[in-house]
Amino acid sequence: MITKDKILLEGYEHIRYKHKQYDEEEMKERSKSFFEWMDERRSVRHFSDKPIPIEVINNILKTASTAPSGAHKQPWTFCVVSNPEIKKQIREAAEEEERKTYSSRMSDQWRKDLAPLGTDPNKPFLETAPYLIIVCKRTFEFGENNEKLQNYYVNESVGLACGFLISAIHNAGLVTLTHTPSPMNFLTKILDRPSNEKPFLLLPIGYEAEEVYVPNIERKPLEEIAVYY
Ligand code: IYR
Repeated sequence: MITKDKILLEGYEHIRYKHKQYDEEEMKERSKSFFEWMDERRSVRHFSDKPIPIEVINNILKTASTAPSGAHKQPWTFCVVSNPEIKKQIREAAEEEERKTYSSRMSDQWRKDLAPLGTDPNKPFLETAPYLIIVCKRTFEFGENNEKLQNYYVNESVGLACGFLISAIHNAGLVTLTHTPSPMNFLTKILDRPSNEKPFLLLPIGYEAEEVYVPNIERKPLEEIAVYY
């Protein structure tokens, strides 16, 4: 909780912060139930076209923007696309890149690794989902005299914001997937983004389609993901 108590540290105002704490039993229960809830999240590739209130999208984006970032520069821009004509342009350009990726850019091993996930160059969700969020990383900022101002740890920061974004989507009862058409410069063009921004990740947001199946894959157990010293 942010309080109203203020002090000056090296000339900069700081406000007293008191985070909510729980007793050990409650902590165990909360961390377990949060894990179980997050463990229910799956990448979904089939969407309903049922509309979603823009207020929900805006709350999700504000949540993403609570992520920590290098020197608090918040080096991200979220492009929200609901216009059917723009979604169609994005789908056509993405599928064109994806056809090349699947047919010649990917190694045989890569294709084999993707086979259980059932992905292919067709991306109908780019038109079906009511919203597409294109997360752009801001590689630098423009100063008052158009000079370049540095951002820091841009990939790490934007990656963290995407993690928060995906969690917020799940929390709202909606679904997404991380779509990574490569190269992504067609998005810079279609969305007319400035030269300091580069598309980082594309996330469709919506309700899942009527009857959806996801790959029957498992998450690694704790013993495989953690080492203790
Ligand atoms: N960019 C393609 C292919 C793809 C690559 C990986 I690695 C995946 O985990 C899933 C898909 C696509 O978005 O379909």
